Amino acid sequence: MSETAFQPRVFSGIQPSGDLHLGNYLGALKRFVTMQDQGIETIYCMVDLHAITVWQDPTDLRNATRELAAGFIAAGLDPEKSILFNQSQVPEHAQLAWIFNCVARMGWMQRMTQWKDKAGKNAQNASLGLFAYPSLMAADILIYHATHVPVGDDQKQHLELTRDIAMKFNHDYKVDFFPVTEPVIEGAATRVMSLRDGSKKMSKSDPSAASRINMTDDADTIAKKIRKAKTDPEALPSEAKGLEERPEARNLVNIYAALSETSVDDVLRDVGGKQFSEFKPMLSELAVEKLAPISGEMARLMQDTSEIDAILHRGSERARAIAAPILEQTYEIVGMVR
Ligand code: AQP
Repeated sequence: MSETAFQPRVFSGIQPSGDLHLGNYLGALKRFVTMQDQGIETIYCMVDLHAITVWQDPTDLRNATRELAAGFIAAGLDPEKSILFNQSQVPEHAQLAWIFNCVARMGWMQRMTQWKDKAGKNAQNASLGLFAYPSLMAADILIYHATHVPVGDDQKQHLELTRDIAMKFNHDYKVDFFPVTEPVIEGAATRVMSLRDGSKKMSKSDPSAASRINMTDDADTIAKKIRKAKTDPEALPSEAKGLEERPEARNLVNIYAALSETSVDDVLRDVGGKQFSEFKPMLSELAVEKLAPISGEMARLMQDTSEIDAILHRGSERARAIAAPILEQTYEIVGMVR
């Protein structure tokens, strides 16, 4: 991790807007665990306020929030070592987001690719929350003075905007109050692609269930989805360069490398020359070996959601102990009478 003047602190979050998938796991969750185990202060959040920027059925949202928390714990996040909570239990996120709404510029928000992709041609009908989403995300991070944010590649632009908001706030109020946060985008699978289309990222909101592997999929479902994954007729190359024009092949090799915690070059040294009919069963076996213990533990944890609720509540109290003084100082800087 690179140095800043602020004490190192990691923050990241995942939306409970659907099933946790392999992209979330490899791009984010697996790396949350690595950072926790490096002895840095780590704060991880189920960002339920972000989820409602598009319609969520309330019962499904509650269930998805608890299941996401179960996924965090099952993947190796320890609620004693890391602070785990859901965003809506820490009101300081939304309070700081309002201040950032007054710092960020309309033009900055309009340039966000995720806004353009999600609102599409129907922007007039999209929620105001969807448009303002990156400002809340900046508040999620900066309410803890977080210095490092592990995310997948798709969040890079939002992280740049977070930096812009911190710098503009510091400049406008002539302070050095918010850190200029570093994104941490690392590993072989920073952008896991859809299994059906190598040009689209694997995503919760893709209407095709076959496009993604969910963390709750059983072994047969995982094997079936990998068997049906789109590929090309060529054998696998022996070097990464040979994957350049082959997005689907590259995606499967990246997934294999990330799951086995090796490099793409090492994987290709072993599998170069093999056909997909041979490689896909190897990938299925590896995916099941790595994911089945997590999904089993998620199912066990979901049998007693009161324990999950208690963990989230305890986490939110610890989070508020950090966030509340930072919000108070922000109000002071901005000129609010306290
Ligand atoms: N395909 C992916 N590859 C690598 N990382 C990914 N992430 C998401 N998809 C991939 C990372 O997971 C974290 C949480 O993402 P999120 O749920 O908060 O938001 P998202 O990026 O919008 O996820 P989805 O699945 O694509 O949701 P929808 O379909 O609702 O938009 C982030 O660190 C993200 O980078």
